[in-house]
Amino acid sequence: MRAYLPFTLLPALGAMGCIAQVDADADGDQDGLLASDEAALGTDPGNPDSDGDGWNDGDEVDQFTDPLAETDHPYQNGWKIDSCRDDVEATGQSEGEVANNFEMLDQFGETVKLHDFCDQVVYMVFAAFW
Ligand SMILES: [Ca+2]
Ligand SMILES: [Ca+2]
Ligand SMILES: [Ca+2]
Ligand SMILES: [Ca+2]
Repeated sequence: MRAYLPFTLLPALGAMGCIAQVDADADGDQDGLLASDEAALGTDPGNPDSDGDGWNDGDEVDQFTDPLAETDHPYQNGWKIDSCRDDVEATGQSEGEVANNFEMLDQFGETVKLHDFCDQVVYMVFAAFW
């Protein structure tokens, strides 16, 4: 013997949340990247911080750092990293040339890299004490 639900009951079940659609391209780990984005990047769709550096995958992509490299992440103190950071090539140390991508400590003690600010004017003050 078969039992049939009255057709008027089906919409009611949906309204109660008994019928749910699953979005295969959802942002399941809530890191700001859809599953398709994570597949393209190679990040883990079940882990918001694929490389374990303390920054979630979406924030790293938004700030042009590598979500798969633990040593590459946004600056703690909010320095804006430019998208051209990986395209800059040093040409020399003379006036008009592009300097090497040297690193320095900022006033907060964090190491910053010159080429991360490739689309900004950078004013540097050097000093040496003996
Ligand atoms: Ca995600
Ligand atoms: Ca992720
Ligand atoms: Ca990360
Ligand atoms: Ca990273």
